[in-house]
Amino acid sequence: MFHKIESVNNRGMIFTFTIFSLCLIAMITIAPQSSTFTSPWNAFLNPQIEAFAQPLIRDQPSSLDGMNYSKPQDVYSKDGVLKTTLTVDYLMGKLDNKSIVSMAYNGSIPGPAFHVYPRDRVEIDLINNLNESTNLHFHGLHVSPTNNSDGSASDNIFLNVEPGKTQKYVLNIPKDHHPGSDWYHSHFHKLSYGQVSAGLSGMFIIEGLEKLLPESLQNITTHTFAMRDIPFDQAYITTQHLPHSISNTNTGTERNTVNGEINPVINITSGETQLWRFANIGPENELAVELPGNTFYVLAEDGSPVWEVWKNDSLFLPSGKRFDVLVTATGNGSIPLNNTFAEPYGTWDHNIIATVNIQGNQKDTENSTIIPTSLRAKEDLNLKNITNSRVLNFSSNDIEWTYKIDNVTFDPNRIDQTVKLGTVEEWRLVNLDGVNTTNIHPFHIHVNDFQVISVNGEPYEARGLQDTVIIPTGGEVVIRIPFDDFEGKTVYHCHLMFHGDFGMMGIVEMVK
Ligand SMILES: [Cu+2]
Repeated sequence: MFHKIESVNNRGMIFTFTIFSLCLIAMITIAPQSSTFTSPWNAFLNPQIEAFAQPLIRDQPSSLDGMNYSKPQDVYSKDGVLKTTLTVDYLMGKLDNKSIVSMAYNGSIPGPAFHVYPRDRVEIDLINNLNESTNLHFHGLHVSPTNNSDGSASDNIFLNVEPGKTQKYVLNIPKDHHPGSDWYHSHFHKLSYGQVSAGLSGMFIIEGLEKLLPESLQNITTHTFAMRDIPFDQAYITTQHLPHSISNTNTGTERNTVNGEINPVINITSGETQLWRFANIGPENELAVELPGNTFYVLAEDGSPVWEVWKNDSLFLPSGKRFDVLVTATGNGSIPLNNTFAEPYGTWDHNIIATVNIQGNQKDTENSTIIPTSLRAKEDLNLKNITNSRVLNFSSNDIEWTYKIDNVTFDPNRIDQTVKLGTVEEWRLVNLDGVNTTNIHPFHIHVNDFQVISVNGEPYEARGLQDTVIIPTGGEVVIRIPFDDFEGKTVYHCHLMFHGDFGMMGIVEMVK
């Protein structure tokens, strides 16, 4: 999110407004030729400018009267199969009583939450009713990245599902797939930021995490926090009129939502332990989640159960990140679940994610003694033989909007890394930014989870595997990736989807 269209100081505002004006001119010029989808757009040109001139009053929870999206449905597999349809369409919605045209899966933002079990077969017909191409990625799933032998697609992000077309996806969830919180979203190169920003993301939960808990916790209450911002300035939720979409971050034209609601109320009894699934399913914003007076016990990171349960009062979630945690309610009354992440440019992001209503008085802390210490056997990749080491350099140019890995932008026809199945590789991820720009880059690789070995040269005590890690500004992260079973091409990229769309992505091919 640091590619910056800034808006928190005067210089930033001038820069922002200049860029915005240029974009607006470009859009108006390009629009009539490039799209049949112009009338809603034109209707909203004026409100955009208005929204820009009058930033929102922040830190005030509001139900945003007039927000009228459907609630996301929970869809469960049955008898080993989840068969469903995902229809992508424009949706005329209302946020803060401003009308916008967003994009939605089955009419809700986020889309339906899928719940499946290891060994399940997932069949999804993706129907594209947009006027632009789209596709699907299943973030965190360890499944094939290619097409299946019957012609259906697995987690193949190279697919182009054209307007008006239907694409069948079939995922065969491995029988030993880890339980935890994953998600799905559009991954069509150059349009993914705009499409996810406009609404195209949803939860994908592999069930079974509770079964790894002590008996007394196996039936505990669970809450999913599918967190994402929703922009309500039309300028930021269209991909129709530009070669790329533009970023809405820090423009004051977005609000955090949880399961499609602004500041929902979560009920818990004092002393009660619940399982909370935090997932950042937005396109770029970072979140630091805190519940004052309470501690989170991390059971799974990025949908992967940990070999050592760890606790923290704050959880940092860049785009794509998930934490499944236990929380034992301490205190009484309404406590804000805060996002305390402060931008280097200001603090507008300090806001309330949800309100936790703790009822009754804490009886005792009996539950805290039953927090498990481990959910899986430790498989330390430090102890494995490394067959290959690579260095990947990440660099940004925020003026030209180019974001590169090893000094090149993404090319769908170029294989950047070829790896052999059955090996463990060590990748050193270097963030060259730090002089002219202060970008961090959340690195994400599809299909295979990795272990963090060191951060900025300091050994890192990993408690499990993950699929998303921050490469700090001017710093580096060393990871080890096991390439076990799935052949084929997939991608790794910066999960600030804006950076990915503008080139910070590469192809890894896994071969026998
Ligand atoms: Cu980045």
